[in-house]
Amino acid sequence: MRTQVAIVGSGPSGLLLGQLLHLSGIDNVIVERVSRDHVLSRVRAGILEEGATDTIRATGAGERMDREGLPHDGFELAFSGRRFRLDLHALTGKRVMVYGQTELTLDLMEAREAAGLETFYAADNVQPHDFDGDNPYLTFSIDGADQRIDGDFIAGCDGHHGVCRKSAPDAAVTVYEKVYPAGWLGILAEVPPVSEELIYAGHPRGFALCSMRSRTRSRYYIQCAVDDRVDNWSDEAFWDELRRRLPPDAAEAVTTGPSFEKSIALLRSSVAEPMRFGRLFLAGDAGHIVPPTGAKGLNLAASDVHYLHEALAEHYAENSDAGLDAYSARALARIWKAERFSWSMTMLLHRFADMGDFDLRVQRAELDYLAGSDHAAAAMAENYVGLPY
Ligand code: RFL
Ligand code: PHB
Repeated sequence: MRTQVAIVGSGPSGLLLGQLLHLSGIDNVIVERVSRDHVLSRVRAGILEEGATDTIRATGAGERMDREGLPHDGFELAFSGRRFRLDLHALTGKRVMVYGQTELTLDLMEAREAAGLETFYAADNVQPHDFDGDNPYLTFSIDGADQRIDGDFIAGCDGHHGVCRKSAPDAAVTVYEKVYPAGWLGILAEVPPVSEELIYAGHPRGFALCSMRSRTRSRYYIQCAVDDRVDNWSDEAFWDELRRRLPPDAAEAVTTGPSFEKSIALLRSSVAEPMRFGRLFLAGDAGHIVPPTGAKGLNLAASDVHYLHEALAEHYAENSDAGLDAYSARALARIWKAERFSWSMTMLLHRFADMGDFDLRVQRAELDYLAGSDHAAAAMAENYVGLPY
């Protein structure tokens, strides 16, 4: 089989890219390691920047997001028994959108299916080849039958554990990494959110986050140990611990109920440079990951895809490789700012075992500074709503 762009991975990066390329008249095929149902069962991001919602609308798959998504004008920071609202809209003129990654993924899959574009799910042993030359190709197998797709380019949209980044020669890649000594235990429950807006809470027992997926579905997280296990946490224990970490008025307002999803995510920052190896381009988590504190992972996937689509469209329409040549540097300039922000919000709100009294005083001073300075609040808001593309 032959296509123009062979895309590895059908997460948000691969699906967004496939749709944008299709609308620019560029043929593409997606090859995904797991089944369609498995992709849709992963509960992940919930907050979209305006740049991401614009990119999603540009794919033509934004209709349900605009109907069901919840625009948020601000969020709260809670610490030392206080609650402080960051008015994103007043400080930046922008807002964010609460819309689950699972819903977005479904919308993009349905748009792809409606357009009749080819996706191979449950592909084994996916392997990119010859991307250093002019004729790259992918090999994989479906139900034991060998397959091959030849393309002009390969887009590595296969997440942090994917095969594309690992296929580049070791000497060609530099990985910058920071591992934080904690995880997030998250639950989904069919209960109304404790508050209209998100609450990020710093507490001596550890971080907690009150988020949501809709007006009737809540997503809550508590910081846990790296070696903690979901089985250690009954729903009751989770709710008790969440309430302990929230200011008393918020704790009292929490509606509890049975969880229908519970998982642990580890906190890690990682950036691979560069994001291009000949005719292989990385986008999204395949190139970089952030701890979830700043809600940037999915949003970075959207900005990478925006740049990569523009570059590929320029290649085909104008016979110019300027965009492709600039892609890695352009994407990384935005990625590093989001890495910095995600790191700083993580350090501001978590308690890590290696933090001494000095670190904790600095943390408290920074929270006081944010609550008391419009300039500090504006800088946080500008980063949270997303820096320009
Ligand atoms: P994905 O979503 O990991 O998709 C990659 C796809 O590639 C497939 N794959 C392969 N396919 C073929 N061959 C192989 N060898 C393959 N190896 C892997 C995988 O099966 C998968 O389908 O990466 P993508 O598309 O770059 O999207 C990135 C986002 O998913 C990620 O950044 C966000 O979920 C991060 N994230 C958040 N981001 C936000 O912007 N806002 C948030 O509020 C937010 N909250 C979160 C998050 C991530 C979390 N976890 C679990 C890490 C909250 C959590 C808890
Ligand atoms: C979520 O709703 O899953 C979520 C929201 C904000 C974050 C991280 C995750 O910073």
